[in-house]
Amino acid sequence: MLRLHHAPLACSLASRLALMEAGLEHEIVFVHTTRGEQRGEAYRAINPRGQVPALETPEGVLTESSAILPYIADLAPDRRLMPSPGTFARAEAQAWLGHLATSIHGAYGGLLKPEFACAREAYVAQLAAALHALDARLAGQDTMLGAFSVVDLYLLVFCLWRATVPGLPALPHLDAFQQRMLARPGIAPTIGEEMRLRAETA
Ligand SMILES: N[C@@H](CCC(=O)N[C@@H](CS)C(=O)NCC(=O)O)C(=O)O
Repeated sequence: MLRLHHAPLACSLASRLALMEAGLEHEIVFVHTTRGEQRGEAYRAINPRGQVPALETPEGVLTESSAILPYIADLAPDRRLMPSPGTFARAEAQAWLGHLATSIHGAYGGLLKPEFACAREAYVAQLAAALHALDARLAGQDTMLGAFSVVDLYLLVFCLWRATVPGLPALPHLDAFQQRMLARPGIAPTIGEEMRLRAETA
């Protein structure tokens, strides 16, 4: 059985949606980061870094979205949520996951930290530039890789997070991409549930 430790609307939402899209049997354990549960002894026994996502698998605990998302995709090869291992297309998909995990997540992370408030403008500029490039890519295609993949689910989370950052530019292709993702079965209701949970635990 797969068990995902996940915080509502956190980056781990991509892993939750990937499990759903893969059609794999799984369990979700909510870690309320707004209440500091990720720093408790119980959770640190699962992920000593005190972060979500963490995926319990029959072989051990896997952390890092950029590892968990391809792992989930490979468990359900018929769903084609990642290009086949060993191909150039796979390496390109990994490159996008790495970019989202570092440049995009990193810029959002900097904006959340009060100690980096003095660098706020620089983080907004970094984020805006990176989002602009993604917007341009999506001008000519519906999905990041040309076919739906876990890369799209990961990007969706960072599209949603835009609402928390005043001052970001209008990005029409990312907006349209977000709408397309929300129209996939099950995605909007899951996000709605998470919005309610997040509000309840704020
Ligand atoms: N590099 C990790 C980053 C994970 C991460 O930053 N998770 C955040 C939620 S989006 C978290 O657990 N924050 C709680 C904390 O750091 O205390 C990944 O991509 O999985």
